[in-house]
Amino acid sequence: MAVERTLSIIKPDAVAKNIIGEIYSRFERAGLKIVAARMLHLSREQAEAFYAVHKERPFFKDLVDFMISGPVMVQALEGENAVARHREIMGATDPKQAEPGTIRADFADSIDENAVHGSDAVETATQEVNFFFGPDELCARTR
Ligand code: IDP
Repeated sequence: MAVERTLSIIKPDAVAKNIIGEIYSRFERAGLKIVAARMLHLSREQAEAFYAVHKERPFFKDLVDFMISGPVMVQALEGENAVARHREIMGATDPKQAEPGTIRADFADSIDENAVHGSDAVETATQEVNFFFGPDELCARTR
């Protein structure tokens, strides 16, 4: 299996619930290593650019409004099969459909406020990691 990197965002609802550490523990238990991390409050322009693929969808404005409603925690995660592994522990987009024990089943209130983002494919993961982090911000996890 290939070592991959993926982008994670802990969304404003989960930051407000003060469960960053709880979510980080789940990454670590799943064998995912944090190789870069930053807390920031997205601008409208940043949120619109990040979710540009959804700009024609009816939920786009609500999604952007939600993503800029408070600070987010953004991290690049590294590990074997990281993109799919991360999606697995996040659970389905709609928390009502998410498997018990996943982050969204345990912490998300609705499809609109669903606690976390994770890249959906290796190609988009690279683009999304590069959206937030420069090469000198990504740390090799070796000693
Ligand atoms: P993902 O976050 O599970 O990858 P996407 O389809 O990429 O899901 O959608 C991005 C985000 O847009 C979702 O996490 C969710 O917050 C929101 N979203 C997606 N579909 C809907 C919908 O049908 N209604 C409201 N919000 C939605």
